[in-house]
Amino acid sequence: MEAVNITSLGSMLPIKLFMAPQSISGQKSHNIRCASNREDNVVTLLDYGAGNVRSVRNAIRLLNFNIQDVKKPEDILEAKRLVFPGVGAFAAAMDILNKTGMAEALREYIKNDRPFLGICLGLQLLFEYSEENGPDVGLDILKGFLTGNRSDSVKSSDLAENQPLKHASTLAKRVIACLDVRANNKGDLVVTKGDQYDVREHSEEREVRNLGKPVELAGQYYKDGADEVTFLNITGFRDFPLGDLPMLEVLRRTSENVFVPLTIGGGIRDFTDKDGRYYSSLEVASEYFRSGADKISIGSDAVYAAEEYIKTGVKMGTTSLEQISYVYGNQAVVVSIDPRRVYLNSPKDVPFKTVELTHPGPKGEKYAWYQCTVNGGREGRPIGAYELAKAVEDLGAGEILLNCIDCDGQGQGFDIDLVKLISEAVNIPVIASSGAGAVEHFSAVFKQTSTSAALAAGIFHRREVPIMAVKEHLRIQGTEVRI
Ligand code: 1PR
Repeated sequence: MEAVNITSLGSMLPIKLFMAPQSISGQKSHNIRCASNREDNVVTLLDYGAGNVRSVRNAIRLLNFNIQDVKKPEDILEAKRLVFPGVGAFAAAMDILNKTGMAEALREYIKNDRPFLGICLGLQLLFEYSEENGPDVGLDILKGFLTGNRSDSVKSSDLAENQPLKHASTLAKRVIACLDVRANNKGDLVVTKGDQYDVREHSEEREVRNLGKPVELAGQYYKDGADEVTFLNITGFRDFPLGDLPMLEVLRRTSENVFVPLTIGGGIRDFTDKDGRYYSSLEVASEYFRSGADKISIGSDAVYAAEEYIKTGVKMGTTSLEQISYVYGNQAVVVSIDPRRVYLNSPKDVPFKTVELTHPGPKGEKYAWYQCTVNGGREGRPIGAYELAKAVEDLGAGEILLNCIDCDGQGQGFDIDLVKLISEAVNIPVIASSGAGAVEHFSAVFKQTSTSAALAAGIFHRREVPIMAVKEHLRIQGTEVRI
């Protein structure tokens, strides 16, 4: 059997694929093509309920095709051309396809040599099985199987040689623009920005700082060359995100013009509304994905899940983190950590992982641990950033967004001690966040740590440093970036 590395379109995740020499069951060769007859411009779209298909819809419409959604298996058989986009976990997707009868219809459709475009998971499901988390049986239309852990593979660009590159990466480093969003005193959704998480003006009225409109700013950052855009609904921990329809609308409108991965965080947890209706965190996440998110980010709820996991040593499978990563795949789940530095004279003073500080604390303390917080930094929890990062990796997180309350909005650079600690502790990608004030801060964090990405907010919102200036500087300094 021949091994081929493929990169899944959309998710940029290299997966190793083992194809039999006789690659298609039934010995017939199949054409994958797209017709564009203007008289007959309907594309049938198989949206099986998981993953972000909004970008695919936008692309199809841009090409002047109309979309017909598959509602029942017969719609697949009647399709003139079928697009099957998929982001998510192999096993969960097969589960849905089998239960709805779509699996059988798909086999029939493809075996009849009908025009078909499979994107990402929509292509991978055609094989016999996947070892991603399994083995899990696929549609068994193409002979071969997939292997490779998605989160490992993001960090290790060299899976072909089967070398686990634990703390190294030759992938281009990402520069991410972050928009903290909340309603201001008038009830309008605005992009805001705090100093150490305080987002209010220092005037008597204590207005929420307003740095612009979310959709416009996200569009601008995309044009300016951001590799990803992240929205954090910073009051999501106390509001119900599905009640926050403007936020979903922001996501829908942004995804029409922003063609880099969009992450959304804030308020992803189980919720019972005022009428007693219960919504699972999976439903909340699904709504975000349907509205255009490529990844969701979990803050407070991941802290509670990690605490419980560390206490019991048992993966319950019921936490938001586990459920969402099971259905959508761990590459779609980011955990956002909001740690605060706690200075110490000796590492023996706490049961948490400490660092020896590069710059001693205000009273000359030589050490610190990084205490995790919930509810937008309002409440400290009995867990360190190191312990949390390792626990959430185990529970299915695909990436860590590593903030630092002490550095947020200070413009003095990233907390290198913290970024080093976490990026060396886990195998999943880490995004360094908080404190960027100059291009040199980006090169410093990439040179001194193995972080995969660096995120900034204030310097971009205030137009102090353009995104391209950051990338140009990184390129000159020898850090690989996408320009
Ligand atoms: O707990 O699941 O509801 O998620 C809430 C999310 O909102 C978390 O990701 C949390 O980080 C975020 N959040 C909550 N309150 C605030 C706040 O600022 N008051 N923002 C907040 C976090 C940090 C970064 C910021 C960087 C870079 N903000 O988003 O963009 O620090 O800033 P800089 O470049 O200007 O220094 P849940």
